[in-house]
Amino acid sequence: MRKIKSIQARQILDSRGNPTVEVDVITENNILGRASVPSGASKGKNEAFELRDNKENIFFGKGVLKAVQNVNEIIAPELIGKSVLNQIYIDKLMLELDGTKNKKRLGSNAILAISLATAKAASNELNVPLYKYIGGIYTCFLPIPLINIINGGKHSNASSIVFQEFMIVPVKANTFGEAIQMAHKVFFQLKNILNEKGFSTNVGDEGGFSPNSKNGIEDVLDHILEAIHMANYEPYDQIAIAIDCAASEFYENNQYDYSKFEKSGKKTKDLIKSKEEHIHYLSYLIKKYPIISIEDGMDQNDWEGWKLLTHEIGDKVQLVGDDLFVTQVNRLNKGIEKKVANSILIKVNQVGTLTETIETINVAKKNKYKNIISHRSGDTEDSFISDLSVAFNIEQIKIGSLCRSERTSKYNQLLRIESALGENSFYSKWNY
Ligand code: 2PG
Ligand code: MG
Repeated sequence: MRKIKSIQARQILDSRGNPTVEVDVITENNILGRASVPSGASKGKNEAFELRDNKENIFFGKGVLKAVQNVNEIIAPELIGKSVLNQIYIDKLMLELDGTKNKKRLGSNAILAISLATAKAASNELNVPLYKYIGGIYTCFLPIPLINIINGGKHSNASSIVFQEFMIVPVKANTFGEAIQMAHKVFFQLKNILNEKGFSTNVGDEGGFSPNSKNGIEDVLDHILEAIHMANYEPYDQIAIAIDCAASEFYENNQYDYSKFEKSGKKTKDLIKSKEEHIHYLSYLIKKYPIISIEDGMDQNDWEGWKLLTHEIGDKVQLVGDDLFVTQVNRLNKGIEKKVANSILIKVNQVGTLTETIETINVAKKNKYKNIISHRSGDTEDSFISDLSVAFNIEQIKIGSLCRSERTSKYNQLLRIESALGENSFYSKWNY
């Protein structure tokens, strides 16, 4: 047996400069597994509970010392002496110790950090790469990256763009490395275009540009299209576009308020859309632009809206449930039953353990919903999710733009894995 000798948690900083939890799991052979947890800005209402200290005068309430204490004083004593190889048992034990539905007692940040650090320690014990340890012999494919290039909504302080993320998708690269290189070309063409038009090219939380512009969704899409052309790629056939509306952030009173992030504070009535108008606009956008994926097109509890949207365009584009499903089997099952969306975003901290994350991935696979592994807007240099994506041959991954180290750490890990797995290890074509 490879026993856990000690577990040590501490408070570190995430990419927004806010505290988060890091955990070291150390085995009797002095092998280390270290993991840290991310944190969202546009959180789903049903996500597992992130425990914060809420002491206003310390880190503006965002400290995580209580979660750290829960690891060191409550969870660690129960896990010391247990086999580090028994991931499912360890995760289950933590769920029992917590005893609540959404990990409210101990905190999902405390539990997840241990869960991920345990898997890393186990892979180090066995001296196999993390993706192989998690996925075994079925592991062989790298995901297609959805690369963020414009940040809006809650991820940008400068722009008034209501949709949160605009991404490019290299749909026909031969290797992961080539996909990155193609996206790099478009990213820097876009930078030139924004510069020339007098917009700021500062970046937002996920490393995409955050132009100081009004809410011009179509202006943004036009700039992106221009950048694709300037880079000499065919829109749609070589580089397509994905968006995350993060619609829960601008849904109020059964309506979608496109002026929600207007920095001037001006509210214009005609920017408030009914469900039907909003859906109509999304279907207009996919006709006008090479958009192949729409995430959180509707609010997290607008099941009726989701049904309408799926009916309208679900056979034409990928419709991804993020806040809608929060990586949880019960929410996903409800979606499958109601026939809403056709894909799911997978975020480890929305559910809080590795075991539960894998369960959700498997339910999606079984029901032919596509999985997209995702970072959070507040993230760390931990690249666990890159390995996770390869472990289960996940088709797609969303890990931000090609700058900011907490994003590049994940791309770089995938590049390392690609060089280890060698030829034919990339999903070279988008499955339309
Ligand atoms: C999202 C995520 C990640 P956040 O909405 O998909 O891009 O954002 O982490 O702020 O919830
Ligand atoms: Mg999202």
